[in-house]
Amino acid sequence: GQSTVLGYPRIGGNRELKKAVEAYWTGRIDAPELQSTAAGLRAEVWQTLRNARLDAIPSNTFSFYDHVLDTAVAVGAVPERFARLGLSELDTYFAMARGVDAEPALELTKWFDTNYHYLVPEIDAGTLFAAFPVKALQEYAEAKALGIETRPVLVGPATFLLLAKGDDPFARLDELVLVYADILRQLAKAGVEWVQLDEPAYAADRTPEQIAALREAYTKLGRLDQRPRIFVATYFGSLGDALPALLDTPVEALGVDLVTGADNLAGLAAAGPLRGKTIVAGLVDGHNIWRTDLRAAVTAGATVAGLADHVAVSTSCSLLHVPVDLSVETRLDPGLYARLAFARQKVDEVVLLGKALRDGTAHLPAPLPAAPASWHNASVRERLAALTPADRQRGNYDDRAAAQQQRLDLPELPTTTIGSFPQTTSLRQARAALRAGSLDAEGYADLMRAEVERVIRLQEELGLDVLVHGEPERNDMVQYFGEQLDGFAATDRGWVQSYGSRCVRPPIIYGDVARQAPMTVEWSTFAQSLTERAVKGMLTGPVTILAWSFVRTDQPLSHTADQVALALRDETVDLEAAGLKVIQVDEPALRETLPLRKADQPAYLDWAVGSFRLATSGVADDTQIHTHLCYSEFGEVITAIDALDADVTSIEASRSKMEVLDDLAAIGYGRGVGPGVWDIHSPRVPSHDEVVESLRRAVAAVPARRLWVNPDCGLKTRGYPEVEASLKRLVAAAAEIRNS
Ligand code: THG
Ligand code: ZN
Repeated sequence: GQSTVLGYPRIGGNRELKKAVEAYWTGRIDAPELQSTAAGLRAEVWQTLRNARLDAIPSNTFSFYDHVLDTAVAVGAVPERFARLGLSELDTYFAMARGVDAEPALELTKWFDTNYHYLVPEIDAGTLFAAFPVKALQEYAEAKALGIETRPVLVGPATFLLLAKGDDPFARLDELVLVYADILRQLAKAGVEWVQLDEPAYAADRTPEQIAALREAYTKLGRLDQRPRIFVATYFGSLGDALPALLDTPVEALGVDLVTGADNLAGLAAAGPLRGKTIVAGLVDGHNIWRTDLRAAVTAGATVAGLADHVAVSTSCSLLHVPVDLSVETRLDPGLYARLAFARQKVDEVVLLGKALRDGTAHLPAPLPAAPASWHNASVRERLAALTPADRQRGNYDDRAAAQQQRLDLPELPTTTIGSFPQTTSLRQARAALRAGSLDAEGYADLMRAEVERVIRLQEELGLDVLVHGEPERNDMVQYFGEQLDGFAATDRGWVQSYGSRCVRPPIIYGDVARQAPMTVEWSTFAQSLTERAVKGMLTGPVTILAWSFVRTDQPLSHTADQVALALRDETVDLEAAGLKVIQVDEPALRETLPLRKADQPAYLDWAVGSFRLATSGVADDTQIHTHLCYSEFGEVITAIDALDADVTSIEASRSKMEVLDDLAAIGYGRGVGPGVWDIHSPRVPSHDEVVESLRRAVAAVPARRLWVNPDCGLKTRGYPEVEASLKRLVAAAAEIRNS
């Protein structure tokens, strides 16, 4: 079999792209310097793939910000509101990605069920599609000049329109297919042999009409007389009816995910002999960091080889979602290191599998031994086995609400914030100094305590009712817990792009999860000792901890989630015993990991809600549990949010003008709610009247005794000037409504 990968990380082994792009934005380097750094990074990737002896190498997987935005540019879908700014091509591109004073950026949204975010194309009546494949052509030529033949990658026309927003963008597929035909012609003229068109949207539920349109689109593209050979790549799950539809078109190669889309193998078998087709078997997980079971993968590959004329081995999806190179991680436990593969190592696996399909399995490395016994924790397993439904059930809400009100004695419309306060330069410097060894742990803790005290005093002066400690000691809301729990490992350089220049370093959950000692109690108790007002204990929920980590695959996710939940449950009980009367358990990712197919969603929501309830049901009725979700479009998760049974839920609402409250009312949600009245994603300080107006709408939809007043989200990314000004407005507006 031939070997290939669907894509490779673009950020560089040391986040060189992030640094160059941010330097360009702040004016520290100019466009030619940025372009030359980018060209160097691209060359490095192509040479790495060639030196690994990969048979077919992708190009156009590089991006200055996002590959969906790149495709929008390639098909002429630059909205007029950016085109008319009169900026250079590069700056128009960054204006779409980040916005400029006069124009907000394109909307940013999650790429399927990953932690990558893409920019949503805006398609309207003014959009005139036209072929503009400059970037793909240039990258192809650049690689060719290095002696490397590559396969340009673009988002396919159907997925592109399904991801776009506007007035029924998908209705314009015929028109867009003509533009792709033009692009394919231009690529063929430049000498391109193969092109890869990505259609991951068909791993989600699609209507028969959408599947028929897909078939028609690739039938038309397949019939063009001047074009490269076409490889349609799909990933993130099973294709269902889209699989026979694509096989029925004249495209030469079809990629299927055989890691997440287990049914795809049966789908291929059911389709009968696949004459003249290459099936690109996605056998190496592109979305997780474990080594592949090479023997099982060869067996699956051989099954595909028995069905199709040609089989190629690939990754299940682009390697964009895993860190670049494991070999730089010198501090990982050797037993764990031996079980991991990052992008660079996954390329070797793909090459090995391609060889094994040709020459047999004799030269495959020995299978890994069983996981070390130290990764198992018998007492955690016993605790899990002994759980009963009562462990996920608190007392009746009305009793809880009465007990909490008696203990907290809060006014109507209590004011609070979501948890984090601005991460100032001096905080970041202190963390860097601690890591570098120039500041000791005691010195660091002193600085953090001073910051907590400052944040508490500020909140008292502003007149907030329920205070937070501000989380100065936390780097990331998942990494912080991962560093303290058994069963988690951290990497030094395991960065993954989240959006644009922003990266995350997900921890690895490799073993049974257990808490050795309290994780947050000292900080929360210290904060509470400074004030008479209630301070919220702040935790990250089990679903979000899993969503933003790389998770073990040797047991169901639900078991791992419950192990994390037990650790958090112990933490909530300790916080309560230490005198914290309010505890917030955030689940911003609850919706992120929702399965793409409706049929799989109820089972997910069931364990996700169950683990949250396990984490939060250990406290007494008079301890108030809050949760926070970073979005307002609840859709399919709205009943799950109700089922979390939190006493108070804070949500994003300012951009949707409080409409979300009607959705909650419609399902009979009857507990506390804090619709955000300040959009913290923008530095703009809302006017007094705007906040009052938002609150009036909220009071009309929710009884005042259940309504909380807070910003949309944490304040970590904001600066102190707008935080102080906005919180002052928020407190004043709450007072005005209370007194009216
Ligand atoms: N933590 C984690 N995953 C996340 C978020 C998070 N996924 C979804 C959402 N939030 C993504 N948002 C961001 C926002 C900011 C950053 C990354 C993802 C960010 N990263 C720093 C950077 O790239 O400079 C690095 C941070 C660090 O030093 O650890 O600012 O909140 N896990
Ligand atoms: Zn949020």
